[in-house]
Amino acid sequence: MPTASVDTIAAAATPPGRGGVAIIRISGPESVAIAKAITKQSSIDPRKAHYVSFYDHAGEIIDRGLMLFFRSPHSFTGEDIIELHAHGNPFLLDALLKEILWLGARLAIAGEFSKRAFLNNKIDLAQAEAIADLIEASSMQAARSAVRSLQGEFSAHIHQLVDAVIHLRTYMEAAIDFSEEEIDFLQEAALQQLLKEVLVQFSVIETSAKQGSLLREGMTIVIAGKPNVGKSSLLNALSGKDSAIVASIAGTTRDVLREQIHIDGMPLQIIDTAGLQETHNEIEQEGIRRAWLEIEKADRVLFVVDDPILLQLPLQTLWPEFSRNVSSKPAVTLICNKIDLLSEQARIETRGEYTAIYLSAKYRQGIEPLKSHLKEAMGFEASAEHVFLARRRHLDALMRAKEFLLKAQSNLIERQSIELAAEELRYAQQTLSEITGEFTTDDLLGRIFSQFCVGK
Ligand SMILES: Nc1nc2c(ncn2[C@@H]2O[C@H](COP(=O)(O)OP(=O)(O)OP(=O)(O)O)[C@@H](O)[C@H]2O)c(=O)[nH]1
Ligand SMILES: [Mg+2]
Repeated sequence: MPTASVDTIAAAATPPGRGGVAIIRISGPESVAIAKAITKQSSIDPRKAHYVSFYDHAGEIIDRGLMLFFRSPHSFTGEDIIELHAHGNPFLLDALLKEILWLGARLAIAGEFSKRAFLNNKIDLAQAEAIADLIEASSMQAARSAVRSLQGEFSAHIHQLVDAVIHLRTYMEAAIDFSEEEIDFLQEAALQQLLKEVLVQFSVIETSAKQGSLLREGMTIVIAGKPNVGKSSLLNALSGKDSAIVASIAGTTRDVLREQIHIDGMPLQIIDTAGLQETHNEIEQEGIRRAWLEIEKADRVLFVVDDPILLQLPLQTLWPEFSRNVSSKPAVTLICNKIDLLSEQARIETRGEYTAIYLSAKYRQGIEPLKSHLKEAMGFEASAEHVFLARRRHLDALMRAKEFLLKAQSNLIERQSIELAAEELRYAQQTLSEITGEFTTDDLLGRIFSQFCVGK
């Protein structure tokens, strides 16, 4: 575990711009000395609001405001922290920060306060990530589950899993030490049972984490199809806004258009693209090139047609370019638009491995079923309780840890080897510890904290 550095850092904790109040945070051993110099105070009481003037080193007043002191270790970072609450003006703030740097602090880099909090054991890694996720949350549901993670609910579940794995390991290692020859039958049955129970515990947590990850990451949906089938109309219907230009001229959309919507708190990025066709128009060609790039990156593609006959065809015939051009193979939902012209009913049908949805983008029929379908396709349950905001990183670690457990199980059952099983359990434990950060590398920490905002 790397040790915390001992220099003093400072940064604005509030977003740039004008506002009632702006806060500068200073953390490190020099915080108090710097604060005394700026405010000309001889002593500063911890946990009290001091109404003071902030001076520059020429003795001129920069601003008047509040100063708070949190003495180490009772602070967010675990170090001495000073907060200066000034008026929210970027020039004032700049002058104040300059003064603080002149007095010996250095500008904090992204996520550095949180990183220090983690290194000083004030929070674990999953909690540090939850702070960033709470700030970034794009819906109330996401914010709520981030708070749960921040309070340590997610970490507590991970610790429970780690404890269960440790318990199992202890049991196995005792069996290795005491059994002279092979494992006796009763012991083996007990071990298998324990292992099974841990695996069940795993799935429960995995389900919650998956929901949380959906709340955080959502998914990207690309609307694609031939010109004029109503792709832009569908974007507008889904977003409830007149974002895209709709016209009866084929080839209306050239740029890639993005709208963010939420379904029960899950963020979805909906992308409208240029109609796919052979064309000599240079601008349209570029639009189509960009459309294919978006399709390649999508989680799901809504392939729109406006003639139900086409849906009788297998996708390979209906849209041969898709299998040819797209290597990432996103999921596809077939959309039959303009049902109002066909006097068809809005409905959902299954066509082989695909779902086909009949709707009218223009008259907003069948849009709700489409949303439900998207939610379902993602395995999202809005009602799921105890969802904690999880990241892909967490899911990935959970999945890898589970793999080790499954290997342990097969070592135990098929190969009758407790030694090998115990070894796999050790890996499982290590992998789980990556989530809360007991087992990490500098590289991983760097990657995580650099994505935070400065001042957090
Ligand atoms: N009757 C009817 N017309 C629709 C419906 N959806 C779209 N249209 C019409 O179809 C035409 C094309 O709609 P757009 O949404 O611009 O189609 P697009 O697929 O984005 O077209 P490009 O951008 O050119 O590829 C417009 O005249 C729309 O009003 C629908 O559900 N019913
Ligand atoms: Mg369009």
